[in-house]
Amino acid sequence: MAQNSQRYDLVEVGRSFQLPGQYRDGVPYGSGHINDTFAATYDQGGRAVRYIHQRINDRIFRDVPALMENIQRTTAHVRARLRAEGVTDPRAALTLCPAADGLPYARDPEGAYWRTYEFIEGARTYDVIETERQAFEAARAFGRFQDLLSDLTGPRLHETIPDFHHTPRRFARFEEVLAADPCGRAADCRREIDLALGWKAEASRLLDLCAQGLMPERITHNDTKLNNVMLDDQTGAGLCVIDLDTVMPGLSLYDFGDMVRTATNSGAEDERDLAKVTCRMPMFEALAKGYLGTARAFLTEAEVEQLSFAGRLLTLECGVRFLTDHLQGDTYFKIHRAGHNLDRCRTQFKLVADMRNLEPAMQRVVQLTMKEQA
Ligand code: ADP
Ligand code: GN1
Ligand code: MG
Repeated sequence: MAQNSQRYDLVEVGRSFQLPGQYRDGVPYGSGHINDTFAATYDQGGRAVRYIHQRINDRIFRDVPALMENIQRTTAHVRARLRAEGVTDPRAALTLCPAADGLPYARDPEGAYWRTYEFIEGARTYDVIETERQAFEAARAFGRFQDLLSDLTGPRLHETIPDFHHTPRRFARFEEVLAADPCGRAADCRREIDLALGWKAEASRLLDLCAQGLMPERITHNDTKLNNVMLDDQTGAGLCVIDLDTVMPGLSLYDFGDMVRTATNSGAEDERDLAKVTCRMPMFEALAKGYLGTARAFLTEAEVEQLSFAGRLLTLECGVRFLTDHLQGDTYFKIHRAGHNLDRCRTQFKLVADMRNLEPAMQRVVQLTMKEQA
């Protein structure tokens, strides 16, 4: 399950892209749960230049050419909008390197799909957010990303994973796996199962508002965990939104909610000591300020109203997904130890419980921020 650069011939991968220079080395990179990511260094006339090679998980993304078309379209659009606004830093948007045949991906002899990005230097991602400024900058960047894509023309983007944030369907799948209990694990996670079932009634709230026409479909990122945005090492500013596999039609609150899920957590997503896992209100405040700063101009009243709920929903959904994966034998998220997905589920459910208590406080923060920014 774990990334293993030995498993892949990165020299050959590099050759299948139009990259100048000589391959020097490649190392597994980042802590994503889905793709296999490598940072590779090339010698370009004595200068060391890095690229990101990524093996795309095609068990999860079933139509990689369609996914890559989404990424091509959205990165080109973001780049054009930024250029029009006078942003010249090439690191402000992901840049795909074309394969030898000009396509945005290449296939290796086993048929696996690879893509290559220019490496964004002088910036980094954070698994656990350390300061309120980081939360603010990340939220600004994701809000701006939604804004930049709001005028994308042409056909609807492909749904790279259908029903990705359809929480009721995530629950339905959970109950299906629970009933089958294929690995006999249900008995050992009765507490988590009961918690999930007890919270099920909340799962459809945003979709119901959408069905009533109160919440519009937009182009959203859908995977806004805080290690999917790069912050500039020098200035600390949100520099570039990455991990664009799930950019597709969605609700704005999926993005805000997943930021709340990840940035307010005082511990790691897989922390075993739940005393270390609490929802940090100052981080919520920073997220609300950052996100509303770039998104309030286009948000509807109902969207603003549900900002205080979105985090809880996305945290619940993610916890249910981890629990489902634990019950089905860890087939979706990469795991690095036995029980890893159950540990992840437990942190999420601890946060959900905290967020339930904090909803009135979150609502006050949103209202105050709206007033301040009016
Ligand atoms: P996953 O879908 O597995 O999460 P990501 O696209 O998020 O994969 O990549 C994993 C990690 O690799 C990121 O969290 C980030 O730290 C790093 N990364 C990805 N793309 C770049 C890039 N273009 N430049 C620098 N680092 C990158
Ligand atoms: C996955 O790809 P990554 O690691 O950024 C997952 C998200 C989950 C997240 C939980 C395509 O994100 O939906 O919220 O793990 N991505 C996909 O950490 O399923
Ligand atoms: Mg990622």
